[in-house]
Amino acid sequence: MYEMEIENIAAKGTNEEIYASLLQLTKDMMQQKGKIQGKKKVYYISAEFLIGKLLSNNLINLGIYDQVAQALEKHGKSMAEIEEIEMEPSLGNGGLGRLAACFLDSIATLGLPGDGIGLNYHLGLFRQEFEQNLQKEKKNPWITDKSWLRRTDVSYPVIFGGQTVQSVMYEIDVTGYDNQCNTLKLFDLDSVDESIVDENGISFDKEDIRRNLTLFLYPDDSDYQGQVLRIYQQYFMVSNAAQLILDEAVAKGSNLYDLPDYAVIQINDTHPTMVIPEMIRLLLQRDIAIDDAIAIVSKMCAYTNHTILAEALETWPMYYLERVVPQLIPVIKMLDVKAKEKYQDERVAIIDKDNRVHMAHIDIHYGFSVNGVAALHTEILEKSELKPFKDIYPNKFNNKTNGITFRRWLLHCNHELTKFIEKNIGDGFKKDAAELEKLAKLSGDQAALEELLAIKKTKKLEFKQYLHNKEGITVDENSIFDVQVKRLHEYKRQQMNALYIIYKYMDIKAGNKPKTPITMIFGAKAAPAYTIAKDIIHLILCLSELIANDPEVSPYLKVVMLENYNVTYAEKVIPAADISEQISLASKEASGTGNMKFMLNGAITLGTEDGANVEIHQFVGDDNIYIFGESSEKVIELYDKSAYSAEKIYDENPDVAKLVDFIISKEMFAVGNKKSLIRLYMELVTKDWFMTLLDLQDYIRVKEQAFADYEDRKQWAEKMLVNISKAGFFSSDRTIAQYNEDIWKL
Ligand code: 26V
Repeated sequence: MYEMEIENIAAKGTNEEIYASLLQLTKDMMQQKGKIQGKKKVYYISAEFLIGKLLSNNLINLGIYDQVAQALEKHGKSMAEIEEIEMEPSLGNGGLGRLAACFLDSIATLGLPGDGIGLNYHLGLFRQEFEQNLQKEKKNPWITDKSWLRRTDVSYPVIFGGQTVQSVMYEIDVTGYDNQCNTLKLFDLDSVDESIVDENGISFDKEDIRRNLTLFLYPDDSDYQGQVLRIYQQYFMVSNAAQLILDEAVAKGSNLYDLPDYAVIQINDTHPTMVIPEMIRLLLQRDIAIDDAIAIVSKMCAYTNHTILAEALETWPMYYLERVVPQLIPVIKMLDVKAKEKYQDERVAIIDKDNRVHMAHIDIHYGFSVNGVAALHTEILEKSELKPFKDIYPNKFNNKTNGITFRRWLLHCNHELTKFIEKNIGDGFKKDAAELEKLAKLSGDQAALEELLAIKKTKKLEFKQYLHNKEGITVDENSIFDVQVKRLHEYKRQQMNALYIIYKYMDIKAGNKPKTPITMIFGAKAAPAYTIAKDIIHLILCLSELIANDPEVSPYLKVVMLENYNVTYAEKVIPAADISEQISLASKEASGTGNMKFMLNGAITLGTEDGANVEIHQFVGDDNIYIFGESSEKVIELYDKSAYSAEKIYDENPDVAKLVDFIISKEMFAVGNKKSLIRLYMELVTKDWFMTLLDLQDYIRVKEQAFADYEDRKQWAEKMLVNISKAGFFSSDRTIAQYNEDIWKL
């Protein structure tokens, strides 16, 4: 039907023109598909939607990707060069935002009515640049006139203490795979002004709400002004959401008392928590009695916890809220009083002794569902972090192990592997990921295993090209690609990987040359105010420079830190990886989703028994994963008893001390910043909150084993095959089917 049109587009002159026409065609086709209908809808409210570039994915989901790619090829063009024109939306930070994007894809693919609600950050998360081996933060403007955003005339007043602003709603269509569309709704303010941001950086006047409200995602909240701005953003998001949800339900015939038959709200971490008091406030305004309003809203709201890290569990001082959202204060106080009437336990209080408001506690008392994002994570919530709540609400708790959309993380980013799978087991896996299990029949099939290795080589070569074009860095496609890409955080322990590099550097210097050279690839942004995280980036960049300039070591070891790691980069590097680094301190990584993407693309996990690694381990078995380190029980016990001492490990293990000491060696000072390296060294030796030294030696031992095993290419290919064939469980289609079955009931 669209053949002629596609042919005409492919014949156009510039890549920009082709991109613009494909964008328009895709938008038209999505419009024609129409919206997924149903009485009840899920509203997935989230501060982040890390959606990535959309053109290829939409073409795949519309079923015309191959047709477009072939037409372009006929005219000497490639899809890859057209994709380059598209800007990546900068609406997310890490796993939580990418999960929201995968979920939107799966909700639409399963044909469920469900919209995302968030904010239209103009500059989003910062763009990362490296200067003198340090991270620098730059603006990241992504909105152009050729974007997926559609301005609507939906607009709501949002009342802040002291002023009222008028919102505007933008939409991005979300098409299901072979299905109709849902929408991502992003709220914004017309008065927001990008010109108030510093020329070369990301600083701006944090007090001018009308002009700064939707400029940045997570504006630096290391000071009072930054924290208050986050509350402004959160309230703006949920007040718009609540007004929209009420309008849509009423338009469909709701009498407000039956709202839960029309809408269910999934609260993605605590950032959207104020939707609960806001919705209650709006119902009170519509003359609904307080107890009825609370009962109605409680039946509509479900909360997902994404982390047990104390620093990320939001508690706001009451006076912040009094300043930003005075109209919510009576409601929040009422919710607190009612909770205290029932449970006189300080641990479950909404407002604590210090007059701080515990956002998660609002969600748990006044929502009907609380879920963790992997089996171990939910168990830890139930048994320790949220135990007092589990005791009073045993039935609210449930697990929903995360998943990823296979449309983006296989069909789009790895055509070669997709074709291989199709050829061997047909294309049923595209709709039912569990069918990947059928690949097991290829075990022992030499030709198929060799083909798998050849595909990996192709993806490594493609990545090599991409990296070279983008950053001028050359890697060896015949080396082992060992990859750690994720937000930079001490609990994820990029510093432990760096200490391995030091170990390997010294080992090579001592004459032990690896059979196959190793390329260590990192990608990570550090939060601008997170000093130690930036020190870790500095350490990695310094090691990279030191090793590159050492002719004794550089033929065998290379360290690459990708600049401005984002979804687009992930799509290139993950298919090229041999080893997937998932080395968080056990108990701290709620789930991880990168681990699933790597597995699906035939990389072997090197990881701790943490998050979804535990489930990956169960699926693939001991022989097809590299596990090391102390258990989550042990780690939790060490924290409980304050029994961990980095200093003791350092003092008692000269092998460990030697590696840590290298951070402040004269070799390192020659390439790096003394202050930063010493600070990181001191942190590791005297604090080490995330127990790097605890697992370091076991990590080195198991990583060496993995590299040794890599030499047996046939055996390695078997491991790859098992990983791919067992990845089906980690499809977000499965996750979403479970959310719907247990929570949303659409
Ligand atoms: C919290 C904060 C608080 C301070 C300001 C910046 C900031 C940014 C994000 C967050 C929320 C962190 C929660 C999070 O991203 N969790 C991740 O969620 C993934 C999806 O469930 C999961 O796979 C990761 O393990 C988990 O770390």
